[in-house]
Order: sequence, then C-alpha cells, then structure tokens
Amino acid sequence: HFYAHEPPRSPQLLVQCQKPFNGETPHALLAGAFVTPADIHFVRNHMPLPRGLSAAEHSITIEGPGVGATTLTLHDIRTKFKAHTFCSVLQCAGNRRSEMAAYKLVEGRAPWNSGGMGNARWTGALLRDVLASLWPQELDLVNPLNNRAKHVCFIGSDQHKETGIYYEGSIPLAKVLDPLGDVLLAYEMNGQELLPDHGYPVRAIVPGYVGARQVKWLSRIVLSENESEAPWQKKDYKLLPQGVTDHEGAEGPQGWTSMPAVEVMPVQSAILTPEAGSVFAASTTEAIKVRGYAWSGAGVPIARVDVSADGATWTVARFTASEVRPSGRQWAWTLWEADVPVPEESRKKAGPLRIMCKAMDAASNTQPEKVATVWNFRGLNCNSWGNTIVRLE
Ligand code: MTE
Ligand code: MO
Repeated sequence: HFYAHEPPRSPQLLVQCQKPFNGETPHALLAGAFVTPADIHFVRNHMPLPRGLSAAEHSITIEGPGVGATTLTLHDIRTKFKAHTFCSVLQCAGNRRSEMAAYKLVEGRAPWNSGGMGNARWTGALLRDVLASLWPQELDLVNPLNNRAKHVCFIGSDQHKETGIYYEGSIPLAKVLDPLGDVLLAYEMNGQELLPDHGYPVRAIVPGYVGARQVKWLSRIVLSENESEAPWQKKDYKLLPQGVTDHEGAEGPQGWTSMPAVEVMPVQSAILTPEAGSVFAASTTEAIKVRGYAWSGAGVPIARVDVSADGATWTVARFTASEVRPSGRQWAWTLWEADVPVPEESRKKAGPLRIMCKAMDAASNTQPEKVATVWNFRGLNCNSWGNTIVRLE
C-alpha cells in the first residue's frame, strides 16, 4: 500500500525497479534530443512518492546556526527572487553500472545502462540570492569559510517506510555561496511545472554534482556545521577502495567511515547509437555513424571526443549541440557524432566489433580506459571509455 499513489509514467522508460521506481531513458531517445523531455528523463526514487504536495500551498523551512529559522512559501520563492534558467545535467552515480557489474559483482541494485543521465532546462531561484536576502548581516557571503555553517542539508518529503526518515543529502555551503555555483531551488523543468517524479513542486539543482544531492520534493534546508547524517550521505554514495568487495569490508575501517561522499562528477562520455548488437555488413566500406553525449561535472566545456573501432586510430567527433556558458558554469552536456570507418582487419571477418569513445574537458580531465580502474563495490561513477559492441555479418 506504500506504493498505491505512484504517478502515471511514460511506457518508454526502461524500468530497473518498480518499488521504488527507477527507470532509464532508452539510448536512442537520449541521442535524439539536446534537451531531454521531462516524461522520458530518467527517474531515481528511493522511496514511494510523497503525497499531497501542492505548489499553491508548499513552503520551505530554512534554518541554521546563528540565523534562526524562517519559512518561505514557494510563491515567495517564485515572485521575490530573480528566475534563472539554464541546462544542467543530472546523472545518477549508478549511470553505466551495468558495465561495472559485468566486470565484477557490485552491490548497487539497478543495472543502469547509459540512460541514467539527462540534460534538462531548469528554472528557479538561486539559493545564494535567497540566503543573501534572508541573512545579509549574519552570513559572510564573500568568504563562505568564515561562516559557522559549512554545509547545506536538503531534506525531501519522501519517507523511508521503516525508519520514517526523510530523504536527505548535503553539499558544501561554499558551493551554494559561490557566485559561479548556480545552485537552484528549481520549480520548472523544460519550461513546465515539475512532474511528480522529478520533485514537484520544488527541488534542489546542484550543477555538476552527483544526482543524489539534488533533493526532490524539497521541504527543509538546514545550514549546518556538519554534513548530513543521512545514510545517503554517510554511506551509499561513496567510492569505496577496490579492496572492499563485500558488506563486511564496507562496514570496516576502509569502508564508509573513511571515504568522503561523492560530490562533483568526473568527465563522462558514452555511445548512444548504434545500440549494442546492431548489425552491419562485414564488407562495408562505409563508415559507421556513432552518436553520444559528453559532459564534465567540473562545469568546463568538453574540449574533444575521440571515437575508434580499433583502439589505435581515432576519429575526432563533431559537436552537434551544447549550451555555451562561461567555463566553470557549462552545466549542459555536449552531443556529438562521428563517422567511424570499419577497420580493414575487421572487414574480412564476421563477428563482434567494439567501438569506443573518450572525452577530454577543457581542464584536460580524461576518462580512464578500463572499467577495472574505476570499479568499486557500490558500482558508482562508471566513467571509463564509452563503448558499444556491434556485429559484423
Ligand atoms: N530526492 C528525494 N527527495 N528522494 C530521492 O529518492 N533521489 C536522488 C535525487 N533526489 C532522490 C532525490 C537521486 S539518487 C537521483 S540520481 C536524482 O534525484 C534523480 O532525479 P530524477 O529522478 O529527477 O532524475
Ligand atoms: Mo542517483
């Protein structure tokens, strides 16, 4: 009965789990739109959808050490603060987990392919503006580190059915107060009210950060000396060292307690089409058209994407779409395509052909070649070279 009030969902979403709902966007649909439509944008819920939220009645409580507590209605947030609109990639830490799991067993439950990531256009008030107007004297906006609070906890309205705790995550106050940080209290996605699955009526958008901190159905914001104590902050979303291969290890000295929570995401790229298993004539002299995405959580532009069908000769991809913003605030993905020749060797025989891509951002961050390099027990942040295996017949 906990799940009796789930919203209607697009039948196009590939369902990883029904309760709680986890669904990803099919690769070809992601490749087909620079701005991911809201109804097919991936959904990652940890719990049943919260009930009874309404934009007209919603408010957010904001509190912190030395500043007390105050409540702002969503109406205030919409009308009293300048609205900012920009594209920002949301990526689940589990995106591409299936590739890690294929290499070695992981614990994370959903075997995401490359569709656990989307690029939507978000509208909202900057949390920086909100804090600056509430506490212009009490907070040091210029040097965030001078404040007693060092973290900002976001608390949702969805509850864990056994413990009763609400979904929660935190980010550094410095990210919120950074004039280039662009942390939003977002009330629109692609120019429309948020869909229930994406956090209606308001959610946090934390550009460049892992999806887990971009709390949906936002009801409280707590400025705090410490990061959030919630399990999603203290446990689940951490990159454990490679020696940790089971639950016992995760609870041990090299586990949760010794590793920081995932924040800024690494440079990422993946191939969306052709889909794995697509068939091409072995004798073809025509190049294979390859499409995909690239993005860097650092907010710097993608400098280059290279694509190869033999790992030795690389074709430089053409960028087909991006939203150009100043470096450090480029939160949209870059879509790309490349015409990749079938290697002479492969043309003589039928069989699988692996096509690979690798991106570099403007800060020279690159993707590691092998999944073994990034494997971790939770199956998080898989960003080794993108790939697809097609068939030559
Ligand atoms: N916020 C709440 N309140 N509850 C959640 O379960 N899941 C998080 C984040 N915010 C979650 C949440 C995770 S892990 C991800 S990846 C993103 O929401 C997914 O956002 P989306 O469902 O809009 O794509
Ligand atoms: Mo996630």
